[in-house]
Amino acid sequence: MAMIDLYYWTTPNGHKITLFLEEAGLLYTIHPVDLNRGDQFKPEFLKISPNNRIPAIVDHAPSEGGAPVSVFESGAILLYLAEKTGKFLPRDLRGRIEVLQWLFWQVGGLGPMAGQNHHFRQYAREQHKYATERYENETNRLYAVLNKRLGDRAFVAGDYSIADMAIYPWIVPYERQGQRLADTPHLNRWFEAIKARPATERAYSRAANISKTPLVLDEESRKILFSQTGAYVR
Ligand SMILES: N[C@@H](CCC(=O)N[C@@H](CS)C(=O)NCC(=O)O)C(=O)O
Repeated sequence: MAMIDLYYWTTPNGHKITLFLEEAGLLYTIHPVDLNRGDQFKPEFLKISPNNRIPAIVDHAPSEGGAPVSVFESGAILLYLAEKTGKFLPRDLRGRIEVLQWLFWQVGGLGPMAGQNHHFRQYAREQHKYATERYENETNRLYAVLNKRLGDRAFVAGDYSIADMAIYPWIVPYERQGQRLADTPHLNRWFEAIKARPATERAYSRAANISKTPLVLDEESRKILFSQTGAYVR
């Protein structure tokens, strides 16, 4: 049995975890959670991911021993795996907090803003000029912050880390976010360097074997994905 069960779909938050697992060389099994068909609401998935979102993991060999440990939220999973393996997160106080700041910058900033950007540019049926501009501008600002940060260093914080792994999958769809990497040369250089890593290639080829199109957007999937209210939480 693989050490880690990964509950996953082929979206940016899912890629973060395959990037880590491929880099660290941990044995893992992917359990696809087809978001288009409502697998995120299956009771067995909700037991480990109560927010009905991917990714989530179950670790069958926790470092302290004992019962398997489940973790949801991509940032928490990356932190858990980094602490488990001692990889991609420095141990010293200063190095560690540098990485954590940028990890939280991604989960609290770039992820939600680029996510809304995707929603209003690609998925909303009607045009919403105000919302589209708002999220495109905010994505643009965040890209500029990242570009500046990368102006004098190879990676976001020290060596390649869980912060880079959290950010990279949200830059991959830059065109669909209305962004141009030609405008941010340091970000562009970082992006190409991560793209060329063998572990990145392996992670994305695993995704391609599961689904070429993360969201299919037919009537059924639109209803599942875009009409969720508190009534879905049982
Ligand atoms: N803050 C969460 C966000 C997770 C998230 O939004 N996952 C999306 C896919 S990228 C999802 O599962 N969506 C399912 C749905 O909307 O029903 C994390 O970082 O893990």
